Amino acid sequence: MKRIITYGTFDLLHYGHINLLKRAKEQGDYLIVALSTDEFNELKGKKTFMKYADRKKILEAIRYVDLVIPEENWEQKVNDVQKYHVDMFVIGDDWKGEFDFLKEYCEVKYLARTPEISTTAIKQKLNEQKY
Ligand code: C2G
Repeated sequence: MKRIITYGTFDLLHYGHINLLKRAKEQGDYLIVALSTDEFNELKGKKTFMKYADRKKILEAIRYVDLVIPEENWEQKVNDVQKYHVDMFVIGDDWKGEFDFLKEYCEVKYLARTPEISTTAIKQKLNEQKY
């Protein structure tokens, strides 16, 4: 049972997120998503449209996701990898190199981001077109 973990905010879920989650799951058999809490998003300087509980509910409905845990800080990754017996850490390549320190504990894979789509782009388009 190859266990994968990934981290993120996953606000206003879109096909870029789904591509990432699908490809992360394809790397193994069990996918854990560490979902940024509202407090951690403040630390990340990210404003979210949806609160943690709602973002969690959406992620748990995705066939590729087996477990959702809270991401509360930058420091928890090594502990998570050990606690959940993770074999591989996966994240989009906008983070390329940032998490290489995890290579001591598990495989590290950066997957190509899906171009164009982003939560920010969605918000901007909505504002412009005043839906
Ligand atoms: N993503 C993607 N393609 C996009 C948009 C996002 O592949 N067009 C990926 C990101 O690379 C990331 C995941 O989807 O792997 C979640 O994206 P965000 O919610 O923006 O996550 P982020 O704020 O980058 O949080 O500790 C790590 C951070 O919590 C990552």
